[in-house]
Amino acid sequence: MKTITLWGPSSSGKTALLSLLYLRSNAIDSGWQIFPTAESLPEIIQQSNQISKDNQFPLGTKETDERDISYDFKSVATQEVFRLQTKDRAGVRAERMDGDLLASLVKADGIVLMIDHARGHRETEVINALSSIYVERTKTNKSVAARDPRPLAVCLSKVDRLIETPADLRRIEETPEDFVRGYISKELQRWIEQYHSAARYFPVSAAGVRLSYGIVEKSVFLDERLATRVTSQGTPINIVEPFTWLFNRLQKQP
Ligand SMILES: Nc1nc2c(ncn2[C@@H]2O[C@H](COP(=O)(O)OP(=O)(O)OP(=O)(O)O)[C@@H](O)[C@H]2O)c(=O)[nH]1
Ligand SMILES: [Mg+2]
Repeated sequence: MKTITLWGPSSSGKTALLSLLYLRSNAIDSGWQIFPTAESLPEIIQQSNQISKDNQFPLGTKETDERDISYDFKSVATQEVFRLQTKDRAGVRAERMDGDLLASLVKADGIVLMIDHARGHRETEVINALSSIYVERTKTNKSVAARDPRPLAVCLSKVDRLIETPADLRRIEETPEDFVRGYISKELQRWIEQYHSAARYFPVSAAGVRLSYGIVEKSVFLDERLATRVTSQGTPINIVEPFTWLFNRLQKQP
């Protein structure tokens, strides 16, 4: 089975996206059916209950509750099944990029990378991670002077924070790649262009926003204790598309 791996620095929004994928993906007509794997189901249900019942984002992944969350995507047209897997490492550990995680990224048929625009300083960490993947892959495959041909979906997470007007939302819909490029450094873009031959940029928001009578309504707010809360009113943005783009590409290859 072809597999893709999701990775992003600590707090980039991986767990929130994976929970919302369970809660909301059935409302999106993508040509794909999405199923949590049996092993991941208890964790996913617990995290999504926290969102749907308590309006709370799941907590940052701790070293004690690391689990590899995975989903199976089944193409309605061809019935082919692909797997999305994560090494949902606690942020602290992910920064060190342990061997298991690196091996999974090197072996995967495609990669989904999550970047939080508000944490720009973490781009160094992202470049270091991509560099480790490149080095390890070159060693394993003994390839030289070749870009990594595997599809790479670069997701700018939490874009609901960047949407103030209906025009912002339109920009995300009409020119998604330009939108993302506007928020990530030239250095990271150059790295991606130099070492990856099939990258695409996606603006993503697990929480989403709601457009009501021409006004953008936020679905993420701070409660009286200044904790971040999320309502179920927003329409998530591109929570399925990065994955289906990857799987569609992998489907075309023998
Ligand atoms: N506004 C907004 N905030 C979000 C969204 N997704 C996540 N967040 C915020 O970002 C925080 C971190 O998100 P997580 O999903 O826990 O991030 P993670 O990548 O799993 O982090 P680690 O488990 O520490 O690696 C959440 O607690 C929310 O406060 C989103 O779509 N919109
Ligand atoms: Mg997490």
